[in-house]
Amino acid sequence: MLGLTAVLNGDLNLAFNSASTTKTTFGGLNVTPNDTLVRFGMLADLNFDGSITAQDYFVLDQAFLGRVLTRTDGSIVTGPLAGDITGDGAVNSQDYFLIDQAFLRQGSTPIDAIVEFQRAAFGDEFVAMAFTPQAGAVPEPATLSLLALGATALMGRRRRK
Ligand SMILES: [Ca+2]
Repeated sequence: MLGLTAVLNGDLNLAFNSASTTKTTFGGLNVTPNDTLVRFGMLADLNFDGSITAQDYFVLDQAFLGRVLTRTDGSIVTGPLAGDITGDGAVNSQDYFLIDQAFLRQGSTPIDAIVEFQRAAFGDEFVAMAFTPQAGAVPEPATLSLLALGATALMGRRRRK
């Protein structure tokens, strides 16, 4: 679920109906709305805040429902902020699969090699930001598995009656 995400910085405010999602700094550098931000990290983290939240789902949902983002110069936003996380030109179940997988896996221990790659490429601050789960925001994957097992057991019991 890791990969490259590239967005036009100014598109962030547009996509999130926000006045503060567009970055002023990125990776320790000052950036303007006209800069393209490229990050290797968790796919589907569309606002680059290090976690998959309702805000990221909001952008995908809006795109799926047909929202078209038009910049002030009349051009149309394409790519991740238009809900096309997979880059195949459409907003569909594959994009939802990616964001769901990212949502379910965040908070688990990242693969060391990937962390070290990112540390070498982008520095300690980036790694800390990218892999710090928000406390209490997400159910643990282990808990979800137990819930799923419980549901399966209940279904099995009902069928036997
Ligand atoms: Ca996010």
